[in-house]
Amino acid sequence: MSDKATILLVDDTRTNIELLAGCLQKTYNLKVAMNGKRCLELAESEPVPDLILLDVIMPDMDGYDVCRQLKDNSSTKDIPIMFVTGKDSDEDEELGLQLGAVDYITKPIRPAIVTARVGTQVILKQQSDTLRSMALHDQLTSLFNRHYLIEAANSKVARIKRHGGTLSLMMIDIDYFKLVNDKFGHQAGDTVLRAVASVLSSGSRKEDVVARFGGEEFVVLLDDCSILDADDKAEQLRSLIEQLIPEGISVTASFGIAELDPDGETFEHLLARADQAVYLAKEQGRNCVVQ
Ligand code: GH3
Ligand code: MG
Ligand code: MG
Ligand code: MG
Repeated sequence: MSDKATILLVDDTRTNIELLAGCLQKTYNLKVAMNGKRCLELAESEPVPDLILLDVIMPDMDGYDVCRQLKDNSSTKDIPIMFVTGKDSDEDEELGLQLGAVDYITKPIRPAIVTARVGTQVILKQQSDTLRSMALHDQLTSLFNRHYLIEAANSKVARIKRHGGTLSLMMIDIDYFKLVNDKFGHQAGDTVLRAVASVLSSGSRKEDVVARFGGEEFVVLLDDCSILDADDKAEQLRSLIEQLIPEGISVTASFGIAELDPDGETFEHLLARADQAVYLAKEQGRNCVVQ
């Protein structure tokens, strides 16, 4: 995969596209749309653009409407938009910026200025992606952190209450982890945490959320998964962790699982039930799954 930023060029006139591409194609990965509908499609498809250069006057849907739709869609609202347009009145520019565009450039374009302004916006986007990723991930394991888990869980619970569906939750607590630190040192403890995290994420589906919940506690949110399926999954993961033996250290974990009751149960309550199940798993001798 290239690490070049991706820019989506949107203009209904081929010569305009060619002019912009001439400025940008060496530095960036370019996608091209010649109407608003195509722009909306490409904004959501991989590679997702880091910046959209958007013409205003186009048949069917003008650039302002395209901008409104991009800002209304949660999966495209954070893509920066720069208008590149022949509409050069103060009112037009004001409207474009009010709709949430980060910049407004008028035609005829000056290639060096466009290139410089695009460069600035791409750097800002990359910095904001980095900050967002840091805010949502755990540094030690690279799993999602508790903050992201709660955000994601609340939106999944809200969706299930509206549209139906199932959601199960797995809470995992490493057994006698304090002893691992005491016996092998904190760094070895960290290695064990990373190894367990990697088993949990490679054993989960793309749509599941795998998070480090606290010190040696993890949570997996299982979308579209009944308690029976969660039980199978937990048993598989429990067995994989038991077989792991990172750096020669035997490690096991206790699992608590629970399925959301969509009639009024909150995420906090679901979490509390899984936590209680972990407590029972510890009482029952650890290295087991309890619901
Ligand atoms: P139990 O089987 O009852 O869960 O016992 P335990 O020893 O795992 O439970 P306890 O909660 O008492 O200990 C958790 C330990 O996890 C204590 C703490 O020092 C350690 N820990 C928490 N965060 C980290 C971390 O980031 N790195 C390392 N190495 N250890 C951590
Ligand atoms: Mg046009
Ligand atoms: Mg614990
Ligand atoms: Mg523990």
